[in-house]
Amino acid sequence: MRSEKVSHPLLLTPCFSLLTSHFSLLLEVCLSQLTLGIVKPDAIETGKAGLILAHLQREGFVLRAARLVRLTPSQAGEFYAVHRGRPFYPDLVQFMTSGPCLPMALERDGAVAHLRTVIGATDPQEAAPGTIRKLYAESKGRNAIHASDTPENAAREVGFFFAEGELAGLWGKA
Ligand code: RTP
Ligand code: MG
Repeated sequence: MRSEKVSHPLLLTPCFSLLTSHFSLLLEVCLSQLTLGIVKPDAIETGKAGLILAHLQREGFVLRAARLVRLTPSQAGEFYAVHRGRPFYPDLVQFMTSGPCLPMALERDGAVAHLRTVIGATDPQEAAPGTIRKLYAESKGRNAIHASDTPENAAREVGFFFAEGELAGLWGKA
């Protein structure tokens, strides 16, 4: 006969709340509520950050966290590691390190898919009218904004720039 050790439910409560707070960010991303956008160096340089943020807020995104950062080559290379070996990778790393950029944790229902729709195609010439890249991007290489392409990548990318405690600290009770 199997011997089972049964814990009283009350003993599990602190453990459960610790787990839920630790994984709340992951859960939000898994539920597709949270994604990462980055205003890229070209758009920062040409003063488009405010317009882009206003566009995102009109689309229902809530700004959960943001910080102006200057990526190092190693950080930019790691962030775009999926493209390592592609012909455009060195130019991409050079561009992403050419000036400050603005990573943003963005919240909305269906955040990952909706942000991809709102930014438009990679090449602004192919982007739909009214999309951020159509409105503000210069070229396929200098295309104004990044957006996570899957919930799994959103989880990795939000965590790349923002510690979970940072998001909780920004929005938790005083
Ligand atoms: P992102 O990751 O920045 O949101 O862009 P994306 O998904 O629309 O495009 P992706 O295929 O992930 O490529 C990442 C970035 O690399 C540059 N790229 N250049 N010259 C080219 O053929 C080429 N292809 C990609 C773009 O800046 C693109 O945003
Ligand atoms: Mg991409």
